[in-house]
Amino acid sequence: MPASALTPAIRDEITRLGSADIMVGIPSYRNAATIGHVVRAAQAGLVQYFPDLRPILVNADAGSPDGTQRVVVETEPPGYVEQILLVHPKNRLARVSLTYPEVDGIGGKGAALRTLFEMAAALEVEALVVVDSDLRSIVPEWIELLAGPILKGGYDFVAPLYARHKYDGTITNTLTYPVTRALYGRRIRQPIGGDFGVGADLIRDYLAQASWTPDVSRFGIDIWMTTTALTGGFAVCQSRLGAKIHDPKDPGSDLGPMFRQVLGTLLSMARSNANRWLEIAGSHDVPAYGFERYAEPAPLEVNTLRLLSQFHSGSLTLAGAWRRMLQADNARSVLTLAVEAGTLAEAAAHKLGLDRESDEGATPGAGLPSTDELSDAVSGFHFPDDLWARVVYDLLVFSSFSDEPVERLVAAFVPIYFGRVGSLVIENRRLSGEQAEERVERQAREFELLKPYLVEHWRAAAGRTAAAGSAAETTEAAETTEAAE
Ligand SMILES: Nc1nc2c(ncn2[C@@H]2O[C@H](COP(=O)(O)OP(=O)(O)O)[C@@H](O)[C@H]2O)c(=O)[nH]1
Ligand SMILES: [Mg+2]
Repeated sequence: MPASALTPAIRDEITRLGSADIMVGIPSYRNAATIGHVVRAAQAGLVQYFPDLRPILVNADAGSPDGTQRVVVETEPPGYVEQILLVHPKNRLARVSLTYPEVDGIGGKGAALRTLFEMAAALEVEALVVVDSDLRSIVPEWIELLAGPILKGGYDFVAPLYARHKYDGTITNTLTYPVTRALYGRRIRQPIGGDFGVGADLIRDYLAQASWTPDVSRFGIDIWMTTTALTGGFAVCQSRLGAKIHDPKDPGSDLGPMFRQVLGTLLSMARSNANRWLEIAGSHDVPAYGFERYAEPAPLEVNTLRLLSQFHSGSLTLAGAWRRMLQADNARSVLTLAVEAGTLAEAAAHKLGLDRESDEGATPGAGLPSTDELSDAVSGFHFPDDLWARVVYDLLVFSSFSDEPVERLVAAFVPIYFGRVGSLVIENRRLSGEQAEERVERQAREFELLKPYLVEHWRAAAGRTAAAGSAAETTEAAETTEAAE
């Protein structure tokens, strides 16, 4: 367990505040342009839906140079909310913005959340709601939707359910949703959504966990929280929030580090929880709270060519690592696909008159053809569902039993993820959001169907490791006997 993250200044703040019933936490890093709206929505949610509770709002910022904290402090005070909503809450809302300390020398979203957990525990709050600071689509009701199941329904953990654009949430769709579902048997559609609710018991459990790693201090935090809640037997539900609209990210340029931190955390948790998932087959629905909503998420552009060419260029330096990590036939299939990806991307760039060097980093639409036009030009590319499930499972097995550092393995896996995402963007280009969602479900079922493949390979590797261990012990014993003679 990492040392307590709180600075003396934060401890003083806690003493000043005393205690509270409900807390909204907002982690931030360079979100001056968007955090004001999130703060106002959260304040409004607290006073409108929980007028009898003692509320507090805490922003845990990374020391952003863009004035994020100033925006939080200067945004309309709670009195403004009371006026526009005509509510008269019993208790005044406390609002705090602080710079969170690093955890064991590492800063990041997870370190910010650790400070929020420590404050929530020290203030003895019953429910903590955390929301991202780049949200456009948050409304006051989100606070009720994320805290309600804890305060009224006895749940410990509330995951979000939202409509996202078909190209948004690629780490969720390709990795955390299907793997969490197949491993732990629960269909949590957004295991790393970023907006969630958590109760007092689970907060204490989080703070007592020994599995907090540097990745957890960064973007590994979300999958760590969800998996810890599931493996700890906590009561989990989902809440229908409508659309998630936030700062857009292009998977090929923005998501590499996040993917590595999420995957590294997922792998190390799978390794230490094998006794919990080996026996699980199939999956169950997780209860959903809140009225159904129909919402149209904002569109997102993705540079499909860059994804394919990064898959290909990765194969040039990482073929050896892929052959070590993956079963031989899967490694062969992936390497063949990478060559195809390179050839198609090259031909498409030529056909569209693009300069590979300078257009590589460009955004579709702005200077480049649109996502659909780019995808049309490489439409022959297809990375099959079952191959993707197998390579993820191969990595899970290899990383559990190999001495190679997980960071190196997940870094080598990034280009394969780019290939898979490129394929999904191409295949989904003519599909509606609903149809694309059906494809996500189909892929998740594939992970479930192939779970016996995972279990078989995992048990075989465990057997080999045990045999190697006892052989080593026998040799050591023989050497000791020899030495004694
Ligand atoms: N405190 C803190 N917050 C961070 C850091 N990096 C990201 N965040 C916050 O974490 C939330 C999610 O980050 P975002 O980049 O939107 O990720 P995504 O939407 O999950 O892809 C946002 O509120 C960010 O401001 C960090 O280093 N420190
Ligand atoms: Mg975001």
